[in-house]
Amino acid sequence: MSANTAPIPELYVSSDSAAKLKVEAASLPSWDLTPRQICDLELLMNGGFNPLKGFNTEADYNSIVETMRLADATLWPMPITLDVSAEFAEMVSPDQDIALRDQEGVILAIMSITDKWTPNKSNEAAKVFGADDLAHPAVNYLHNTAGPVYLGGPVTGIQPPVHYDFKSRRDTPNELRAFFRKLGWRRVVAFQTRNPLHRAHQELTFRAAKEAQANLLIHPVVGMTKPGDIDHFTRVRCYEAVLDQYPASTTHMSLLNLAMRMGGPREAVWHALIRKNHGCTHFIVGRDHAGPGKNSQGEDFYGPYDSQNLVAEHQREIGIELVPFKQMVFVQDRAEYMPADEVPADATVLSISGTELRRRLQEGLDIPEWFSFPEVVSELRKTKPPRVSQGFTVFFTGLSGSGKSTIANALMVKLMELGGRPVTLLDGDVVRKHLSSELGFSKEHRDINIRRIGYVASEITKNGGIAICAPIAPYTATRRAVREMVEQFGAFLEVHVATSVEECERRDRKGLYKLAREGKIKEFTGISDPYEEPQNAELVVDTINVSPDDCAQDVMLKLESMGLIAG
Ligand code: PPS
Repeated sequence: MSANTAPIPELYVSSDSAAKLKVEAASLPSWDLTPRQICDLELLMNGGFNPLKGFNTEADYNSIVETMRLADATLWPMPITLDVSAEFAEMVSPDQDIALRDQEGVILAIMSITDKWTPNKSNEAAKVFGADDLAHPAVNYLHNTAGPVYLGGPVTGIQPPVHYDFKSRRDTPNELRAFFRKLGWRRVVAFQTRNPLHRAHQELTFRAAKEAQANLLIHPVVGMTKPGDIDHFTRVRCYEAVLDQYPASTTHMSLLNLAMRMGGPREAVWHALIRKNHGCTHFIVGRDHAGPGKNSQGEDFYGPYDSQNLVAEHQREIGIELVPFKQMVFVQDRAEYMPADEVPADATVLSISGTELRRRLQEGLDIPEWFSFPEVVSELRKTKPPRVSQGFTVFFTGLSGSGKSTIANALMVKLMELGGRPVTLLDGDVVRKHLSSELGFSKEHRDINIRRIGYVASEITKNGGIAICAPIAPYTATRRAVREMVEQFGAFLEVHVATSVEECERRDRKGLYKLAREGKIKEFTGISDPYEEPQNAELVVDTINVSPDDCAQDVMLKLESMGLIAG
């Protein structure tokens, strides 16, 4: 197979028309794109999602969900939808144009709405991702982040989203095609990744390119990857270090601003189509490609070779050749990497799993040179200091008067006594005074309040501090959203202060339960408003039989067992 490096259609208008359109667009209703929508829009506009001409219409969406194909039967496995809030959906209707803006308000495109509908998200989850299970990051996104209404219609591109980082490393499909054309690269094998590259990856990509008699494109995703992944700034610095290890002028690296869904087999087919659009002829697919991890039953969402099989089935139609990823292992006696299936029976094989690597980084232990390149390890150590120096969040949840604040205060003092990291207490009452003074106690306001706390806690965690939060936080979904915000940057410890409503009412330290019973305080948690008990808190504390000091000590022990404080 030879590369087709002719230009691919883009959705941008000429620069003259763009300037005019931008002025006209200023008076249109406008939608502020979410980070994921910005990634999708960029690839729609630059041809990365060719043949799509805009966000999916209802007919295309239904067909993609059910059959992996557009309504006209073209292969397309992943819905690319513009999800919006109910309020925005109310304001607009089909046959209307809207401006699509980035998060600073810059107009990137105009969309002509042709369709507006309320999707069946559970069906989408089951058909596209294989299960309506919130442990799947894309399913969780679908239910808890994405808006309830979808808008579909063609997009007219005005300008690409602005990137301030690694500008020279980003290429549109047409830029890559032109690059391949200029260099005479007729066969190009693409390697998709969302992780740092170590020696085994370097060996396998190099071999894959050699076997396919092709040049190599390292094509890492820098848009959105799996929550908890290593940030792309660190990864790109790691990739740059590894690039020097390939023979000169055989390999190119380009960054792809894709928002991954972790959709396994369907995602692998989608990735292959995107690489075809970027002018590649071959695509490496490994074991559990774009796998989301375990489901809520602790089992894998997809079989290890489902992705390879689905790409193999469709490779002709896509026009890209599957290169199955070879598991590379280090053979100690020969001091070299070999494909696992070619290792002599009596040879000693060394390996370090992803989990083991994380453990060694967390605990500051040795990472041998046969496993990775010193420059890569040093980059990783900079961003992933050992756990005892990382930021984290302790999130107390429980009824009013359950004892959250008292335990949280005791914990704060103990952590300050330990020293080393700044400690911030975001107590329910204090937050309501300084951050959320305009909010009441409706579900909507409580959610805003908790998300604000989560945002502040995630910033503290990111910057290496300790955040202790102590709100009621009565809703499971909101607590989960906070966990996700924080876990991007560090550990999250949820502590359920499980004092029963009867006991809280008996204590009634602030006299609020009495007022709530008399109907003088409305929507009072536990009396006239719900409290959804946590099912998966890392720790549950009992304040009837244990003193606040001892409860705080239990949290300290838990933190120690998690490696977050020194024993
Ligand atoms: S929430 O649901 O997490 O946003 O609540 P939070 O910010 O933690 O605020 C709880 C404190 O506000 C007082 N208060 C009420 N609590 C529950 N329901 C109603 N309607 C209400 N009105 C006022 C109460 O003193 C809570 O303080 P704590 O520290 O939990 O006792």
